[in-house]
Amino acid sequence: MRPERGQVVLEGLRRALRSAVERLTTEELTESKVEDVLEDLRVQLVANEVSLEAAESIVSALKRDLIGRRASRFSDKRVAVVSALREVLEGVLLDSDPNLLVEEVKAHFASTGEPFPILFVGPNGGGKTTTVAKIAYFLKSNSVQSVIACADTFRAAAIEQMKLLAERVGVRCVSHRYGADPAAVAMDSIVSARAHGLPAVLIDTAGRTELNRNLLEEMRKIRRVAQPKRVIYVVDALAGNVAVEQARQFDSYVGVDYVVLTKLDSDVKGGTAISVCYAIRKPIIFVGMGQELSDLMPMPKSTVVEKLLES
Ligand SMILES: Nc1nc2c(ncn2[C@@H]2O[C@H](COP(=O)(O)OP(=O)(O)O)[C@@H](O)[C@H]2O)c(=O)[nH]1
Ligand SMILES: [Mg+2]
Repeated sequence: MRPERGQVVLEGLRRALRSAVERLTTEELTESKVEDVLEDLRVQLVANEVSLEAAESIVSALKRDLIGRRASRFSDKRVAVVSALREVLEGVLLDSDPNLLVEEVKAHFASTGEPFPILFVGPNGGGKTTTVAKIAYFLKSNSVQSVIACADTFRAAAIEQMKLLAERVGVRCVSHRYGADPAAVAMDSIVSARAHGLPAVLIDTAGRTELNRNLLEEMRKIRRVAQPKRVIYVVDALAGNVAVEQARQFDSYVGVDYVVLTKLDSDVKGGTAISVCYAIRKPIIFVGMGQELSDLMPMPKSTVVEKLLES
């Protein structure tokens, strides 16, 4: 992570939490003061794009924990407060390791000789096409070659965009004409991967500005036909609460295994990560930190928690 970007990432959330820790540590705490601080924290979390339900869950878990710890007379208040907060954040966030995905693809290919299809879904402009290319690049640098399926046959220029990116990564790319059946493109890419003995198939799909049933049905059909081993939901960190409802819909219609949170480099708030994890209980496997192929970072839970709690 580039240092100047590291400063911005999750900054809004970090400030909100730091301010709560300061107050809980330095003020003489009566029950009603604790309530006040936690209510302010709830408001601050929501202002930084944490969904109301996730904010409420965090605040009430923290309250339970703080009350419990106060009773056990911790001598160092700061340690007690920070460790309560750490526990709560660790309960909301989920861990995932991109290297496990690499291992999974390799193991599947080695044992079956079949390619491992990964389906990318998400709203329009969320960063799917860019993320497909970044993940092809990531896999390639881990000795896993992919075929990309241009299964966004809906949006003008989507095929050209995907082809250019695939060329930059140096991977094969299968496309049909605009308006063609996306499921057929996905199948053709799997056939191509099989023919060339390539282990991964990355399926780029269309989004819509407004989520509608047609799109979700289209994704379902691709899923039925291509039988992806993993489905990755790609969402823009700046989408905030809108992302939560969409994540739920994609998860219930198509099923989601992992989340990629894009444009974290330009998100000063940071709450979307928490909201999406909380809503669908699926881990963020990567975050997008820019437009270059290498601007894709893992996001281990421990790093996020440390970042949020650093003072
Ligand atoms: N700053 C930044 N821009 C991104 C990131 N990921 C994607 N983008 C940009 O967001 C825009 C939409 O991305 P695209 O992949 O076309 O989205 P799609 O409609 O979901 O396929 C493009 O201009 C991308 O370059 C990211 O992590 N950071
Ligand atoms: Mg696209």
